Amino acid sequence: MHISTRIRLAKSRVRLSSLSTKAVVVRNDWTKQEIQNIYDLPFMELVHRAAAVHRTYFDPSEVQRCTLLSIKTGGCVEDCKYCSQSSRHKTAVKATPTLKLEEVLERATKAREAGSTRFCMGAAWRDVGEMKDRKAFASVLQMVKGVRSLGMEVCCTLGMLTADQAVQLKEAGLTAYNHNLDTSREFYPEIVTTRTYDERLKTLSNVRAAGINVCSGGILGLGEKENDRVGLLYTLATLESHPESVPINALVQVAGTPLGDKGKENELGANPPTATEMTRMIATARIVMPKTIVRLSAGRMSYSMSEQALMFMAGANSIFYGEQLLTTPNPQVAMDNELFKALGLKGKEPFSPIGSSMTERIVNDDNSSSHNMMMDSMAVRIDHSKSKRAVA
Ligand code: SAM
Ligand code: DTB
Ligand code: SF4
Repeated sequence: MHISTRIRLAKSRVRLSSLSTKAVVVRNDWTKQEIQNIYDLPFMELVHRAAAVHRTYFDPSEVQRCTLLSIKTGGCVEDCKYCSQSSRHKTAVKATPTLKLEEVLERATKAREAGSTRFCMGAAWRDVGEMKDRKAFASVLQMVKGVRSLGMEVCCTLGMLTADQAVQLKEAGLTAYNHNLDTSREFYPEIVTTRTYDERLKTLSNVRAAGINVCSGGILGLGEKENDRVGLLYTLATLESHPESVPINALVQVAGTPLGDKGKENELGANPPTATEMTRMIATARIVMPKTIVRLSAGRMSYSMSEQALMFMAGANSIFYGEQLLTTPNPQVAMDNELFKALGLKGKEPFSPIGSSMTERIVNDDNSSSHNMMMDSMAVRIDHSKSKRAVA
């Protein structure tokens, strides 16, 4: 090795070792009480611990930019109380037909040019359907193939999937499937009555069995209690394999939905979460699912740059990029570019592995006893494994 390369590597080791860290074992045997204890830590302590865990598998300056596109908007038969697209609620959203392949590919190409490395297509469907939606599903498969051929990670959220549909999506090149549990099993029936928590879990297991990465998270601000937030994390963190992605959404109140009334009490006392509440949830997710990409999702319009910085510090490492989510607004691209610049953040390459960027380089580098004590006290077990896993 050339001497200058060796010097550079040695310098970077010193830098990395001061950031420090050892591999954190991924656990699936959390108890609800353990997660509650983490969630209840004093805020500064919680963020500090989450930031330390974050560095074991991720480069803390890397935040993935993803772009969302609603490929079929509105007219949904489900009754999710927060959603602008349910036909049960009178909102400003009009039902529109499925987008054409060309338009989708054009939007994905623009997203890639702007710096997004993941493209997520959403449809307001209860499920993909057996017979009636065959044509629509065939066109989604084409969209998946097309976006994948652009070199982007491709995610879809289309409602419930059968095992066979999941396999077809996998064969078309789907990277990940988004299907949120939204909240705890106990609170779920207050939010959705047209499907069950177990149906949601069944789709997640169909997705997993097909070899597609799982993206599943929730929403804060529905009127849930703190133990419902812990309950959601408990379900996700005790799945056989953790989801590769966990989106944390802040409720975006939509006029006409049962949770949309501003200024007066809506039926569940729903209220968008404060930045501190979002950060607490993100930090807890980061600690209990250390290798998962925690996606700071809907609701960023309500948070300042410094509030979002705190969320990245606590372990969030993805945002939706582009001025529209599915039907609601998202920060201007120029604002997000400024956010990245101010915080020295960089985007994530598509399909890049996690588990190597920090861990491999620093495991065994740091024998500091104060660091070990800190990690021991976190109720996370420590080992020196160098596991590597492709994410997306
Ligand atoms: N119909 C599909 C489904 O429900 O699985 C996919 C689309 S749905 C809009 C995707 C996710 O967006 C929901 O599961 C929910 O977590 C989130 N979401 C929808 N409306 C929201 C809102 N008003 N505020 C925050 N998150 C929202
Ligand atoms: C997720 O958890 N959040 C995104 C994505 N998965 C599909 C959707 C947010 C939707 C926010 C409300 C809207 O724009 O309609
Ligand atoms: Fe339909 Fe999904 Fe909205 Fe529920 S969240 S109403 S399933 S589009």
